[in-house]
Amino acid sequence: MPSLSTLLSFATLAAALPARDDSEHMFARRQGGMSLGGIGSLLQMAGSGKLGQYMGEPEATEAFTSLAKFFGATKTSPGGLQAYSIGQLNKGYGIVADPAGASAKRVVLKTRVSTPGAQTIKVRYGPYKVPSTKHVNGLGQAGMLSNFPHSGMAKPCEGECTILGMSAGLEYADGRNANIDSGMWLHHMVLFNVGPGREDPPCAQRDVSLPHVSIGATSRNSERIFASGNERSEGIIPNWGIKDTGYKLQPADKFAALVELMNQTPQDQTVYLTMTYDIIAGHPYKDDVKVLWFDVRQCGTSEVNPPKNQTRFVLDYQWTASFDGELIGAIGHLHDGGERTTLAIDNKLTCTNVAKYGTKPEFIQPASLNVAPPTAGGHTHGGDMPHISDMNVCHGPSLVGGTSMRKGQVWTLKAYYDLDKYRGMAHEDGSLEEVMGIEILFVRRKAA
Ligand SMILES: [Cu+2]
Repeated sequence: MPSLSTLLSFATLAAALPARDDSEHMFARRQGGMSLGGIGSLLQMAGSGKLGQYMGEPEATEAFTSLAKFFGATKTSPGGLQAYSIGQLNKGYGIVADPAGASAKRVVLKTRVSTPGAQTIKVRYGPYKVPSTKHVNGLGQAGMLSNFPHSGMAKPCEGECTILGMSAGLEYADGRNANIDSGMWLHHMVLFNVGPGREDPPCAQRDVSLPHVSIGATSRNSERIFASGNERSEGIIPNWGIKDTGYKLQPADKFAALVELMNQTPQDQTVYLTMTYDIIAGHPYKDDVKVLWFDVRQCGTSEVNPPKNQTRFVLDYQWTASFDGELIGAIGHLHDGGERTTLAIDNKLTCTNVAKYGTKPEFIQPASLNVAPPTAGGHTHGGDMPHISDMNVCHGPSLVGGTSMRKGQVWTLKAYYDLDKYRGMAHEDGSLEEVMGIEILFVRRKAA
């Protein structure tokens, strides 16, 4: 029964974080002083063991945001959610010591770009211990390291450099690739840059933005600069034909990430997240790059429960541009069942990212790994199952409707799902898993 332990972990959080010595009084005071905004429904869902599915409900973002506020988050302070995530939700899992004989933490690879002087460096993060399918966490998820907040991550350079490209991966200690064929998923990772002048435009006006407070920062002192699902799309600016801009890193910047890893085997697994960076020393270009995050559950859980009794549906998100720039690349992210993401500027279509399934053997889940976990929250499937393995990145000529971003324009993301065409993932009780609709935009900002 996860319900009691879940309630207990929330209670422990309540007792531990806001006021160690006087939590009851604090609870009463906060109840009087602000709306609980759905914390009651959170506890109710926890009690019924359905908290995981609740993450995808429309009101979940508000409820979790209220929880974050209850634990001290404000416009300028992250509060205690990160401590909860490490100390309770993912207790016993997450970052562990390097096993003996592990590969090097930082490796220079063959350069992926033709830019003179550029280097391609692979950095390993972790390792992270990921629970087996037998372990169910406080959200009701089996075999999941759940949005583990990793602060103080190594950067590709410590001084001034410019990032030209990024991509993510997952590896076992000996350097072997970890993917669906062996039961390990880079479910997702979100990379944040925290530092002076950093800000995440679509979330900057919110009181509290969940992803940002989850890593111990706010949307006003950090920005999401990259993300990857298991499809592991690459964002490499020079390979888009753009040779005179990049993301300028400053010495005061700090990296952090949300790391969600899924294990479909009955044993705990220890794996490394990898980031491969293409960098060039210093700041040789005038124009900077801003990374913009579009999300159908923006500043919230990012998760959406598929509408009931509907096999085809569209999720969307709109943002009114708050600055001028030029779109140079767009990476889409969907979950299984997803067909494509599109991006439109003032209703004019400019980018289509199409999902492809199982184009490589490592993205096909063998039926032998479809062992139903003993408790709810796992993933059950019949037969070999192909998962999303590719999504084309829009850049250059594939940005068909233009690239010019002007303050006041309405930019629209749509995520198209077709569950008749592609099988979605399901919880053990047969209900469909949460899905996502995300697009990360690389935008050039002209130097003044
Ligand atoms: Cu996702």
